[in-house]
Amino acid sequence: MAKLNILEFPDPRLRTVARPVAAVDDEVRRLIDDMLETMYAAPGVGLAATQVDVHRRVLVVDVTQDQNQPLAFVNPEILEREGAVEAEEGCLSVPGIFDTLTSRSSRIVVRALDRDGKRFEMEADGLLAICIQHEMDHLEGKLFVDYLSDLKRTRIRKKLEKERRENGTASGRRERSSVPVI
Ligand code: GNR
Ligand code: NI
Repeated sequence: MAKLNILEFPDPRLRTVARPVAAVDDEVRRLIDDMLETMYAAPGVGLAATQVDVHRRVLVVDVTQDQNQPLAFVNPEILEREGAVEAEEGCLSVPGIFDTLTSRSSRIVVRALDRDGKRFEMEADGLLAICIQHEMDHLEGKLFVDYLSDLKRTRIRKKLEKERRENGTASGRRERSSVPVI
């Protein structure tokens, strides 16, 4: 396994729309394993392939307290959505920034392929539902800051650019405690 580099806002590669996976083969399984290692190390509760500069429709999540129930979704589709929740979100690609979104569905039904290429459906609510919606946005080149005002987004971009200038690097030298985990 390998820990991968996470792209950070406003990197234009985060705007790439990911392409469907044609076949869940060993290369895709390796990507899933590397993404899980990267997500757990961050630490984060989800990661989309887009964030590690692989533009394929793959995402991983684990919202459990013990971080021991990895889920992988290949070519995910939302079949049903209902309700609306307000939730505070963060993103490993927008490190140290948290804001409340009002646009997420409270309950979704997702269909995807698992790491064996087998189709499955899952109903999700709570943080899992929010996280899946957040990761699926990444696959469309969309970030949670896109739901905020232009003014807020500009301020966030300037703050991250300043931090990177002063750190000489991105989130690599950041304290673990400033990374979003609920
Ligand atoms: O680790 C993460 N926490 C989080 C918290 C609230 C809503 C969404 C997330 S996902 C984020 C990891 C990440 O950036 N995934 O793309
Ligand atoms: Ni994210």
